[in-house]
Amino acid sequence: MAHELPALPYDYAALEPVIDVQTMKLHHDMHHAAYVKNLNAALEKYPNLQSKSAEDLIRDLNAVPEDIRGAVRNNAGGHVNHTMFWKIMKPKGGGDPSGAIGDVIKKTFGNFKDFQTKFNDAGVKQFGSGWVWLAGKPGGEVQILSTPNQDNPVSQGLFPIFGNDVWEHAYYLKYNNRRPEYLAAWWNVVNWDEVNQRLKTFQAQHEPALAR
Ligand code: MN3
Repeated sequence: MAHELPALPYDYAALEPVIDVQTMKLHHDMHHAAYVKNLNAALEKYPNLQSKSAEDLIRDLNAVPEDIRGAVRNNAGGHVNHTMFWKIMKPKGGGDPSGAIGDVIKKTFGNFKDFQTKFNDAGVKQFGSGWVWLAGKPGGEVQILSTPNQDNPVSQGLFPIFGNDVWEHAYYLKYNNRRPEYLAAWWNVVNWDEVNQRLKTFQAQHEPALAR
């Protein structure tokens, strides 16, 4: 079963003015589509890997044959990252984080503002292309980190609760080189309901008692 490009859960203009139509079209229809196409191409001569989910592939990259490991790292990573990215955004999103994610942020970072400042700062400081994340640690705590290229925290044994894309293709048409402005505006489209779903999955794996 070949990997497939998921449809956007809203139309291209839905995240205006934070993310412009043209950026959405290019980002989803060209960039994400290319990761899917390149992933399928890389797996062509390894039928036994074709039934693995993209997430399972990047969870254990050492299990991937060396001749396609780089391609899988970049393209399964790109596929997993963007599949999450479309879902954790929504029109009229943003606001203060509700529910369990609000509690986790408060407990770990003191308040939402300080968390945003640290998250945005990590995104600004990621040199070149990459992502900034809130990720769950094996012990159940959370941390902010950035990763280069399409690397996903899952390859480091962490759980990606949510992340923002800081590749120039995510913001350059509208924000040009002003990455901090994009990072600041992005909070207005965050889908906290979806983030809470992901947090729940993480907590069910790592803190069974709290998830009940
Ligand atoms: Mn991208």
